Amino acid sequence: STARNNLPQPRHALTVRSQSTGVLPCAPVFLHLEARAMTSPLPPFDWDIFCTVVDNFGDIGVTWRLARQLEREGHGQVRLWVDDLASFARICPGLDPAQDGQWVEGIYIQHWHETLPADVIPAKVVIEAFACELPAPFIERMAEQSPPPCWINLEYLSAEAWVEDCHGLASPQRVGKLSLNKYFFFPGFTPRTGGLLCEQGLVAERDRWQQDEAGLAAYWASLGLPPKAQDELRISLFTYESEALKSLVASWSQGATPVTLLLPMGRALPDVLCGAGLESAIGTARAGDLLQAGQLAIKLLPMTSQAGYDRLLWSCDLNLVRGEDSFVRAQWAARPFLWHIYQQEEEAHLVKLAHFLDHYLEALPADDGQWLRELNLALNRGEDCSELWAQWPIHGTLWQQHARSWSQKLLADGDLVTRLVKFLESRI
Ligand code: TRH
Repeated sequence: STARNNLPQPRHALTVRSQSTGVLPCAPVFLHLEARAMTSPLPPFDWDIFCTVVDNFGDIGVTWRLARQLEREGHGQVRLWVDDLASFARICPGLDPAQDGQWVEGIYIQHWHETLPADVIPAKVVIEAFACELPAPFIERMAEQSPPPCWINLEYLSAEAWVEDCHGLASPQRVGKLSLNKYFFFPGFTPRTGGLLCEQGLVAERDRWQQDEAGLAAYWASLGLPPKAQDELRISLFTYESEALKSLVASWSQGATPVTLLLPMGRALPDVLCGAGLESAIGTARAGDLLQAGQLAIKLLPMTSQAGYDRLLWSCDLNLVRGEDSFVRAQWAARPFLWHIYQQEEEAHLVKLAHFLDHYLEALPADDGQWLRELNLALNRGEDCSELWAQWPIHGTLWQQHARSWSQKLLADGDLVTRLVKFLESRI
């Protein structure tokens, strides 16, 4: 049987049949929502996902994406516990940070604070994201269930080789007189890891988007921009602060090629404006502004939903991304990208970057691979990137082709949800 058949199915979806034609395609959706709004006791959940927002948007970005994919792809009811709803609302415009519990896009979002809601019953699968510690009373209730839930620690993404050895390992946890297994689930780039989050149908949607000239023109118009000119580069930038940005941005403004930079408001803004010689605009810059510096136009954007951010990545010729989730989404965009990795103590992040580049550059000719490695390193070390950027015309076309084949190769062994569901099959 398939993994999907073995996992719990949504128990509250209502099925309505029309007398003449059989199943009504839309009715169940509406009734589903109404039923939720009217019934106050919560449904039994199939998945509990716990997330603490450490800083930035990566932890909530990954867990929100995982929750929606599980629900949409028919794996059951999901409850997402989040400690910081205000940060969450920045990437989820439908969320009301003042509510303790609410349904958004089919997911029950529970504000996670000191006191657990009374009578809470753990779901069949409990995921603690990135080793955020589950509340002790919740773990006790997990141990009271028969059978107890399957407990997963979803780890951070890394391309390091040790991940393959640790993926799927069980760690026995003592709860009173009982013992519960906690399993380590590691996302990754190889078949012996948990894979990467990628929704079914995403690649086809991206392809349609990228081939639709009129749609792209309408998209740019919605941002207040003309269609992309033949010789122009459109670049998105969502990184941390870096001295390297100043040199890159200066190269773009002084180069021969017109560049439009799409810049969601955030931490990189001051460095970008300094690089463009627009320091005086730092205090007043607002989303929607269009600033000009030589050959470079900078369009400032508000943060959008994750779907909106995907569309931006799909539309650009080059994306500068960061952290974990935007880094993965840039790979699904099948366009060249540079990765500004989340900084760690003792430069551990540079080791992780090198391991990723070993995989990513493996299939490229040595010259192109070396150039790309140096450019990624320069960005992450805060070094001057202008000489490296000057070689874009030599390597850009091959990089574009590589980005496409890389995204296909990554999905060959299945996405993270498919692998997670399969992993759980024998453990539920
Ligand atoms: O925000 P980040 O820097 O998150 C980081 C990393 O995940 C890091 O590994 C972790 O340790 C640290 O947080 C605590 O970068 P990341 O991972 O790319 O997450 C950004 C999220 O924001 C991602 O889900 C995409 C989303 N996003 C939007 O939804 N709309 C937007 O407009 C933009 C720019 C981003």
